[in-house]
Amino acid sequence: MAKLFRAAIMGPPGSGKGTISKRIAHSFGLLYLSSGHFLRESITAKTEAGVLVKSFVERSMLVPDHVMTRLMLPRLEELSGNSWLLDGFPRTLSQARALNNLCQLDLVISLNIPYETLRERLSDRWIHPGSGRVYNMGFNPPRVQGKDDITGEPLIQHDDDKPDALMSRLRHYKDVAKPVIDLYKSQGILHSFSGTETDRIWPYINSLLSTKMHTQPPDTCQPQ
Ligand code: G5P
Repeated sequence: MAKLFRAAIMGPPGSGKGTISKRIAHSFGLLYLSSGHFLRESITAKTEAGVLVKSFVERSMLVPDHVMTRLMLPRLEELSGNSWLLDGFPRTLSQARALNNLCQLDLVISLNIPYETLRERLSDRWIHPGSGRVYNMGFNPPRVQGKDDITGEPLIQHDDDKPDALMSRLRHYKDVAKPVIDLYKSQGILHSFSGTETDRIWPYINSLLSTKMHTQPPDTCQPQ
């Protein structure tokens, strides 16, 4: 049986986590779980969790750790026989420790993108709310302006991509990410990438994953 591979991608809002995650999932056959997409899905479906997290997500505030881990860890337990990539989780030290108790990650990618680049990207970002598909009017525009490529439904912009909300998301990201980055650095699994263009960063990530996915130690992810 093929060895399982578990990875996470970290980075500030707009750093390209979602874009790169989709490329990784497509190229390496990993299941892709985005915490932001999962939260937005729950909000749209008006589930109990969705009602609880709505006000945090709308204000670009981190959802409390105990809520996040209660949402994400059972999903990961269900996927204990799969290789996966996490986008946006863990985001805090408490979440990282909770995840560590469930399984040991093989690799963590951290994206360092300058603020001005983030601001430009997010002001141009449009989303298909039903699926979470992301477009950028310069980088990957939809085939028909304002419409989702697959369903033809209207695209929307997130409130939390507006400049004030974005500044507060970035400040908050730096504060909470540092101890998580330090933890994964100390475990020897952190790989950081800097740059202003996803297409230039991608070949390095692609090559790293090609190497790591063929040389990783036996599976260490166990349901509790
Ligand atoms: P999310 O959904 O995790 P963020 O804020 O971390 O949201 P976001 O904004 O989705 O992350 P991203 O995934 O890093 O950004 O980036 P992306 O969507 O791929 O790319 C951004 C834009 O740039 C897109 O339009 C893309 O096409 C474009 N782009 C990419 N590369 C390039 C390039 O090279 N050039 C150009 N020109 N454009 C490019 O979380 C949302 C909320 O959920 C909660 C929080 O409230 C959070 O605010 N949440 C959590 N709360 C607590 N704990 C957690 N673990 C949580 N996870 C989510």
